[in-house]
Amino acid sequence: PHAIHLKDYRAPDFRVPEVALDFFLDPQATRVAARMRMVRTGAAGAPLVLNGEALKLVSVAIDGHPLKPDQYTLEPELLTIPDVPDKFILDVVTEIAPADNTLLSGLYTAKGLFCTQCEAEGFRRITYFFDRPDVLAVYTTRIEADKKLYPVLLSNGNLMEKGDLANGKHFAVWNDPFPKPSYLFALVAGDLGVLEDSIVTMSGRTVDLKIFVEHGNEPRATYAMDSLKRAMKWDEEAYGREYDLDIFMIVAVSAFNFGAMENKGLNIFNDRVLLASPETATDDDYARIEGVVAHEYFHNWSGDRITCRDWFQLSLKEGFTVFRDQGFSADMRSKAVKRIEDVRALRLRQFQEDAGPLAHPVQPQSYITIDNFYTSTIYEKGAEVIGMLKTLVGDEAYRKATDLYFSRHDGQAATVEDWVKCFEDATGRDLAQFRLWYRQAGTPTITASGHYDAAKKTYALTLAQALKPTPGQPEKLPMHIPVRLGMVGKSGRALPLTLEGDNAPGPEERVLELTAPQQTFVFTGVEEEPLVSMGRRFSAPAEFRIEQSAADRTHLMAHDPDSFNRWEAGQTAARTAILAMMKGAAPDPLYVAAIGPVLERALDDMAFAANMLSLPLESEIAMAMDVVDPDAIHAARVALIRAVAAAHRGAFDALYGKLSDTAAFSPDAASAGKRALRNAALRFLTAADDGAAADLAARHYRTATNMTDMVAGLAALARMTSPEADKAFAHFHDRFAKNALVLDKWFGLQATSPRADTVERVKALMKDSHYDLKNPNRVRALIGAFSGNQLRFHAADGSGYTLVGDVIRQLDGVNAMVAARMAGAFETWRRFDPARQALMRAELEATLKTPGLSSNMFEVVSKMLA
Ligand code: HT7
Ligand code: ZN
Repeated sequence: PHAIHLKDYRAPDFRVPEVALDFFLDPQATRVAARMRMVRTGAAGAPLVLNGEALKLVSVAIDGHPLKPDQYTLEPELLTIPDVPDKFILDVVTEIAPADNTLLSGLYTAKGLFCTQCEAEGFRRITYFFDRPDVLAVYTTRIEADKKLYPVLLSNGNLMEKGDLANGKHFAVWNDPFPKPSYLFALVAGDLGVLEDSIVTMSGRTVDLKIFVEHGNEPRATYAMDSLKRAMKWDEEAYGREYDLDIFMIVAVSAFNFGAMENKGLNIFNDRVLLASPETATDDDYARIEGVVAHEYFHNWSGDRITCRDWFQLSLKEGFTVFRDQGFSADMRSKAVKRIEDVRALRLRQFQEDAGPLAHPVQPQSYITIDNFYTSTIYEKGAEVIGMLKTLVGDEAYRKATDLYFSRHDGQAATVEDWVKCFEDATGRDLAQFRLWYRQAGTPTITASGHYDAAKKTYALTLAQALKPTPGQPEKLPMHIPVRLGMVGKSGRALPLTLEGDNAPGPEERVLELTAPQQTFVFTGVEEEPLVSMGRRFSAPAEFRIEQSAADRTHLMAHDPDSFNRWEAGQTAARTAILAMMKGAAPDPLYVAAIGPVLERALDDMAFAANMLSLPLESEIAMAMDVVDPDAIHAARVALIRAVAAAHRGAFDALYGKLSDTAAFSPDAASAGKRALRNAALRFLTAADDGAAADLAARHYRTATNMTDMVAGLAALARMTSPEADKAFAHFHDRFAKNALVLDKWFGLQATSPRADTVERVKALMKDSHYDLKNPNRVRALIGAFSGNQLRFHAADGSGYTLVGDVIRQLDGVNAMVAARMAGAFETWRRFDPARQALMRAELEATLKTPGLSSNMFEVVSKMLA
């Protein structure tokens, strides 16, 4: 496999203004007749070179004249026609076998449904084409299929024509008037039910909304429909973006490599992020559905109307769209809680990526397989970079810049540079140094130290930034970092931030711009020694470090006016306590006591309180250690939970009782917050993992009236070896045996159990009739969940490593993209003790030696071993 480099980008030699596709659907042998109008834009005489993969070429013709085999060359992934005119019509007929397409890229079948996934390079598995995002064409798609088996025939754009044909067949013709790259092409055919609605846009146009699902699942799509309507309205208000076609469709499919796909006018969704009912979906599922529906819809402007010039610009659409969906969810729910969740996810996945062998910049410079670059860095860090831009320029200027971007680049395949330039042009700011956020990999560390001069009433705050080398980037330059800051007095009041030279008292919060390796900011009129609250709302994807005592932290936990930093102070205090306990300390009494006020105020903001009560995860604690010790982390964390539980038993009991009402289920944020808080209390009330805990957890499970509470009860039982646990798991399995998405929770809860027999149970579950290596959701639910189980995946005997290693090697031959993502489980291997390192290295080496290894797997494993 060879690497592709950004520096080698060349504009295409041809434009393709129009493409007409004719599909004759058959699971084993689908015929695709493609007619493309080609116009030379590059060098005279340049050959026509088209991408193609796993295709049977039936015929090729230019301007109606069939080509003989000596007039073109066919390589496994290229069709080259050396001699072509400057303008011509190319006809290509190919044959494909969708039923055998286990990669789920291109056209494939799933549960009797035909569907496509063309991002990033799936279109080349349908026909020969310039399968690159900077070739934009208007598509007309005709689909012909058996009417009984496939009554619904869908593609992008507007329905132009449909009708019946001989032999029980029928057809439909769709036209998408918006030029688009091939990765946004979509086709669906099957026997589906539909949920219909409509919306009137800001200019008064009516848009039909349709969500297609398996028959019977229509009621489970109502929350997605509601989310879609809210997202459409929000995008009009927040970004001035109106939907452009007369119809917007979503289809839910059961086999999908990712969450969902933003194909123009025809989004395709993994049913996991679309279907919900109180009996089958948790509050987290509802929130995820809302977020993903919005994300895909928002792509209509940030991705479809303005797409990427090449895949090195991927974050242009993904980072921006994540930032947009985060803003939407924050507005729909609690801003503080959403920020906490997003930062938690960023630290867990992106910081981990940045600190390991797969670290890469938001704009990578090279890749072997683009599928491997749909990473947390591209998505979540990309979103953080946009958040920093907004922080630096302010809300109004941000909107001016995005308006400029949408108008200047509408209909284009743009670059990250185009995006930054819009910010410069709209705001007059010089963002030369800021651009480093796109080019440099790694998580900067910002270390603060302060000096209070009581006599002069000044506080000098020195901020220093550092960025460690990452693969291929030994030297780093200082970045432009917004540091949002507040100061809290010992009395608990917020202090004004007046910088030396200001001629009026300053605000209680401000954003400092750190641009040099080290800078000192002097605040005046500081009446008392302050505690610094740094990086409020996580103003940069950085590690903020400041020397503070446990008493300082618990003080901030109680008094910081910024709720994000109150949570942050609690996390830091808990993490510090756990790390100390691993060295033999007792549970920090200050931290344990600080939970008291959290419980007293818990009912004021229940979702926030639930987060305050959630201790750092084992993998979050691991990130603070030079050599990770999974057993010690687990033991110390459990001991701290037990200490908190013992100290506040009465308050947890009271809270649990107070929240146990029987109101009808509603998925809204306030109701979800209440459930989250009650389930947080349950975690502490069952902390002993003894018989009484099992009884309470089992009662919680049995009396649950919704999936959130059922899962909370089961999660508690999953920690215990008890007949109650066995009974509940068997009951759950039988009750939901016909619902694959719910059974995924059953797989996942067992795979994430700290029980000593977890490896054996996962092996047994792999033999369950519902487990299916060909379905990514099933594999992720069991094996993906298991590899996130730090305690058992890293079992000292290596049994967890062997289990996952065996699966990824087998899966590589079925679905290389999903397999390569799963191999990420070994990404942190160098951070463990020598014995575990050797065991993990052995798995990686065995993988690299596997005959017929995919280039996806080769890329991630060879980088991990480098
Ligand atoms: N833009 C979509 C990415 C995606 C994808 C990428 C590679 C292989 C399969 C895939 N399915 C969807 C999803 C999104 O970010 O909205
Ligand atoms: Zn996206």
